[in-house]
Amino acid sequence: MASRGLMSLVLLFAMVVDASAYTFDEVVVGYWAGSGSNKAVVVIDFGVDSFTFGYRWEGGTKYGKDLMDAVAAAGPLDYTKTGGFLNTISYGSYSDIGQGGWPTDWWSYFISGDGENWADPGESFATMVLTNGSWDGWAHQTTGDWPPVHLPTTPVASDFASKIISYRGPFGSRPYDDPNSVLGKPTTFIKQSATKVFACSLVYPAWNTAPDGGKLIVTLNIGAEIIPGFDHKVADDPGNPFGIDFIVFGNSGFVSTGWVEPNTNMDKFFLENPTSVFSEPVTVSVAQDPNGPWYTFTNGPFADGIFPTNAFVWDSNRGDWGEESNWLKPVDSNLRISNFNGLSAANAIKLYDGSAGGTGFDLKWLDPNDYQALAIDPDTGQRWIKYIKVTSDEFGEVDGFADVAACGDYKHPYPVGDINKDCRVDMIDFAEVAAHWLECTWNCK
Ligand SMILES: [Ca+2]
Ligand SMILES: [Ca+2]
Ligand SMILES: [Ca+2]
Ligand SMILES: [Ca+2]
Repeated sequence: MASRGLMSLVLLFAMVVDASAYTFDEVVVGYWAGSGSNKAVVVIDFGVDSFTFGYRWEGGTKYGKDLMDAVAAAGPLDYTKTGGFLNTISYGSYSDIGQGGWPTDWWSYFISGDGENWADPGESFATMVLTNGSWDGWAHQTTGDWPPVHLPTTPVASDFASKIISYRGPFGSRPYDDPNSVLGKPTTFIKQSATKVFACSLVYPAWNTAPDGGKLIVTLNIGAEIIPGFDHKVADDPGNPFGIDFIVFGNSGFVSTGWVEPNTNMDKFFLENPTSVFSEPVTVSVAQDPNGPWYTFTNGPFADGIFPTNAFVWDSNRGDWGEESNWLKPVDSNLRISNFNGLSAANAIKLYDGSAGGTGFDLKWLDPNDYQALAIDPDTGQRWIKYIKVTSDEFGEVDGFADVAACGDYKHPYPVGDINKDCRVDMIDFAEVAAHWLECTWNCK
């Protein structure tokens, strides 16, 4: 019989695993101010754009105002105040926002424990005490409503390229003409015609439009170039599967023996033997700064080639598409096209082992001098890039860019107590502690 205590523990657990709650690791932090073991962040929401800044401190009582003062002193965010009231905030292209005052141009103050659920603190930021892990928030208001209708929105880091830094045509004709097609998650469904919608698969690559008419991919005509950026550092993380650090998705496809229809059974549909991949090489370069220097994967790999995108796993029991593939997991880079000769599409998808495909890139595949030239992140000890440049001499397509996920990366930090660093605390960790119980190497007595 479940006791009341157990029930509340279960409820607490349910709250903790609420997917909408955030950790500081999931957030794009503009910059950190201060130093010490305690951390708090502030979310500044201008309405269209939202930014987060961090504050570290060691001892003593700190208030929301200390956080703002430290952040303002450490970087480009600035604010003005009168006593306990914040008047205006400036950052980047946002200048003196709040100058007009209530009711159409003012800021309201919020606090949160998880970056998602915000509350009115009932006091000024000058007297609101910070705690380790706490969130402050400021949301710009354009109405006089009370309580304020606009709550802060936390900018969560995207696993996909999130903005276009620059581009230069010529691109393909409509709908292959929009460089913004490379942002966010790659293609899942394709509208072939008014009555036919296909799952994007390794035998039915992205083309035409999404079911809602949205553009899916862009064609790089000769001379064209697109530079997208991630909102965080993409690391040469030793935990990445096969060492692959990022994935570029195009619209290549395996050559098969027939025509695909929306209801084709992938267990009964076969790749040619020998098979090949319809590809149009896209050259990939990387940089830490949007202005370069650029480092090119001169000898490949080239995107819009292996491995063709496969958006869903195949469920042979149901004879239908199953759950969505993992866009952040690369295909085994040891696989060759010949490994797919004559396979059923279902078995080809099995070789992907849950990956959504795409061309994987390991920063270690750069020229050794270029690899060495990439600065190391002092927080992680890892080399990284943030911007990617794509060009093609063969009218190649680009659909999207993904940061490979790994245990121990910025979004999946090791939990406290995870002795063997597999990102879960379980009996293996407990056994490790038990095996060394009461061992001591200093001041043991
Ligand atoms: Ca790597
Ligand atoms: Ca293509
Ligand atoms: Ca796309
Ligand atoms: Ca563990």
